[in-house]
Amino acid sequence: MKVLKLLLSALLLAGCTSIQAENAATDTEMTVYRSPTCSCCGKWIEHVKSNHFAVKDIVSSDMDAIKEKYGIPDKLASCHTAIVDGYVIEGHVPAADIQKLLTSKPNVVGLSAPGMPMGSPGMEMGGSQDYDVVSFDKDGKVQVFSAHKASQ
Ligand SMILES: [Cu+2]
Repeated sequence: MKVLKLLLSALLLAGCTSIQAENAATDTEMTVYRSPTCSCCGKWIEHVKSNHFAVKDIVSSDMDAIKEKYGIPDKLASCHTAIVDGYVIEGHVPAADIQKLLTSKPNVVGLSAPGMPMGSPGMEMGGSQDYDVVSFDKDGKVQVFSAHKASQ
C-alpha cells in the first residue's frame, strides 16, 4: 500500500513538471522596467502575459537611465521599457506587433508606441485614437512598423 502511494505521488510530480516544461517552451521571456507609480504599465504587463510572454517585472525609480542605456530616442520615449530576445520594446506596443517582430527579425533596435496612445493595450480608459507602432535603428532611423486604427 505504501509503495502504491509513493508511486502515485511520483506520477503526480512527473505530471506537474511536464506541464511546467510546456509553459516554458511556449512563453517568451521578457524583462519589463517600469516606475513604481505607473499603473498603465501594470495593465500592459497583464496584456503581454496573456499573450504568451513570461514577464520579469523590474521596478525602477530612474526610468530615464534605462531609456538612455537601451538607446531609446527622446521623441519615442513612453512609460515602461521591455527587453525581449535582444529587442527593446518601448511603451504600449501590442503583443501581436512584438510577435511579428520576433518572427521577422528586422535589423532594428526595437519598437515603440510613442507617448501613451489612448486605446492601446493597457490604455483602455474609454477613449481611442489612431496610433503608429514604429521601429527604430541604431542610426536613429524611424519607420512605421504597424498602423492601428481607433476602435469605434
Ligand atoms: Cu503607460
